[in-house]
Amino acid sequence: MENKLEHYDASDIQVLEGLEAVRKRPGMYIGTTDVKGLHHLVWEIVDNSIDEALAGFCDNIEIVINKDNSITVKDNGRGIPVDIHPKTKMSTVETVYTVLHAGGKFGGGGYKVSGGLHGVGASVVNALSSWVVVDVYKNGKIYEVKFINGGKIEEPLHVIGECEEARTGTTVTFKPDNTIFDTDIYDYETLKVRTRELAFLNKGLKLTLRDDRDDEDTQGEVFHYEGGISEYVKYLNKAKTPIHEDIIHLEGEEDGVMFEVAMQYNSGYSDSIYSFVNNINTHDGGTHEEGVRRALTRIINNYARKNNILKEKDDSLTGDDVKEGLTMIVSCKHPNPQFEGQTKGRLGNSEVRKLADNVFSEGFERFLLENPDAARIIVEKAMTASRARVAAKRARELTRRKSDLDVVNFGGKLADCKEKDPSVCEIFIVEGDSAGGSAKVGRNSMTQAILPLRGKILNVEKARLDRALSNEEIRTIITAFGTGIGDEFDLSKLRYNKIIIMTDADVDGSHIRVLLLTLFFRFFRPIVEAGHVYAAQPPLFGVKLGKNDTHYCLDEKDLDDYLNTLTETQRKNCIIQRMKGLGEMDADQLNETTMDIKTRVLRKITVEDAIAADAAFSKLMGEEVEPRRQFIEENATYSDLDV
Ligand code: 1YM
Repeated sequence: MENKLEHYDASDIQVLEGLEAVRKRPGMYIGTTDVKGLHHLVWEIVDNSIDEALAGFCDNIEIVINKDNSITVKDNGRGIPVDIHPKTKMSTVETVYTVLHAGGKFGGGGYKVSGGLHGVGASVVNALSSWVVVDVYKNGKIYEVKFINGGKIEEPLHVIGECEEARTGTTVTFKPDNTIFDTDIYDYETLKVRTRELAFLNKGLKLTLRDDRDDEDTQGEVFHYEGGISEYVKYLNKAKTPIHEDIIHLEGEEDGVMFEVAMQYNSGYSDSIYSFVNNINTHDGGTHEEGVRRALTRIINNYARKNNILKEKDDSLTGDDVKEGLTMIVSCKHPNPQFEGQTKGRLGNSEVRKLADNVFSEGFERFLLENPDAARIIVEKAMTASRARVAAKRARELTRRKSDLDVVNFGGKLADCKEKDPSVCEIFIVEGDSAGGSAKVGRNSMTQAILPLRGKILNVEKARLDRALSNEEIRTIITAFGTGIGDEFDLSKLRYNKIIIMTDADVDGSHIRVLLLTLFFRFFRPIVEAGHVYAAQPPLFGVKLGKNDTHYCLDEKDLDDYLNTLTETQRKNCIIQRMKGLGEMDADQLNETTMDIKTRVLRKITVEDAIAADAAFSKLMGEEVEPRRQFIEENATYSDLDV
């Protein structure tokens, strides 16, 4: 054993074995070792600071990306305890950083449940780092402990200096182990989105994010919202047009469970409802969301009936009617949450349904009484949505009739594939008739279906379902997919495993791609979430080496890299051609570059963060001009929009 570990006894060997287990199977603890896992480490440490804030002892957190891509997290909480822990005979801070499960044992109380790691975060980060330094400010002293190579103590805890008695806090710096992670480069934007979200979800807490990798002397960005989730709603509605002035913000508490909701309606047709438990996004909702939705529907119906806006003979408004154009954040802080479902994205605690219902119905009813103008606008909006829903139902029947597929086929639009097993089938949605024609010839007709689009499809960001259904191109897409739409949507009926958007690599092509993605995101989101949607990547360059030998390159960098692999004589003799649009490729070329599964390059469209994608679509496709101009400026080209 190494010298530095001499002060350890037998039980400490188990400690190291615990961290070794994390290094052997990092996926079990942080999901992945790709760029996502790399960023996950930051949140494991920040979570400890947030817990300290939730316990009422910390109001300031700083996150810094250092020059070497190590991360520093600093808080002004009580400081991790430094006294000797009887069981491990190490200090508590060393225990927290080396013993798996230490957090759960020592943490006690509070709202700790961070993302499923149950407080083992610090030791997991240590296990996956090449070095970690922890400084604790406490008792007028500065304590420090250093770890190396996945959690081995390099310098045991010792005092390195003095500080003012009143100054307390914890500062942790760690460098992810680059033998474990695919990449060691942190992305500022990724950290920023979550830092901002944490600031919205924890009102009053000040979070600062700074990037020290460039030489500029920056102060960093400060995220600090006294209005909490109200300001989150305001932020999400920035590119939309609110239809009433005030953001409705309600909160309540019972038996240590805190419940909070903020909402505002806008003139759009989609809803943006996001819920959180202990700052974790509950993607699949759960009891907190259900309580609010149930109360929202009931209270609006009651109000509409009482005020005779909804007549006796009228059907009641549905949950879908009352959520049109609604932006809402639901946040619950729970000492003992039960996460359910396959991805643990659903809150299961049944007592929360009642709390949410009570808090929301009481507060929302009062809001409607005190704000009759806003109340009328909200109810009218739901009434219009209800009428559109009935119209859409009629229009949808058109897309559902069995014979419809035949009609589509007959019209020569969809060239379907012969195979009926969806798991091997693909559909190419192709820009333009001429590329569509080549694709039909070049495809593998067993498994590849072709749907050519004529012109641009409707921007559904500005249209309701009923109008979308009156659009022929959209109807054809719905029929081809087989899933139905709206409340009839059924993912299991999807007729293709891959939906491949095939558009030109120019501005028009990008625009059509964004229109299609908007359609998929707003009306077929589960298809995107399940990873069925892809963008074909037609090459920008062809390098002709001989008569029948052409090498294709995706972009300039790809071309440079390829040319560098050639010898000088070759390089001299090859002909570089800039590829024109899809429509100008013949069937063989199209097949080789974008369709043949052996040679094509596809880009999978993922929704990493539905909230960010939602905001991006609103900005890009919505009514407001200024946010769109800003978004395009910030994102340079449409094709960079990788949602
Ligand atoms: C930059 C990372 O870890 N802050 C932090 C952690 C703890 C405390 C304060 C803390 C908690 C408690 C009592 C308690 C932790 N303590 C533990 C353990 N920032 C960061 N700030 N005193 C201080 O929960 O009772 C685990 S985390 F286990 F030692 F209590």
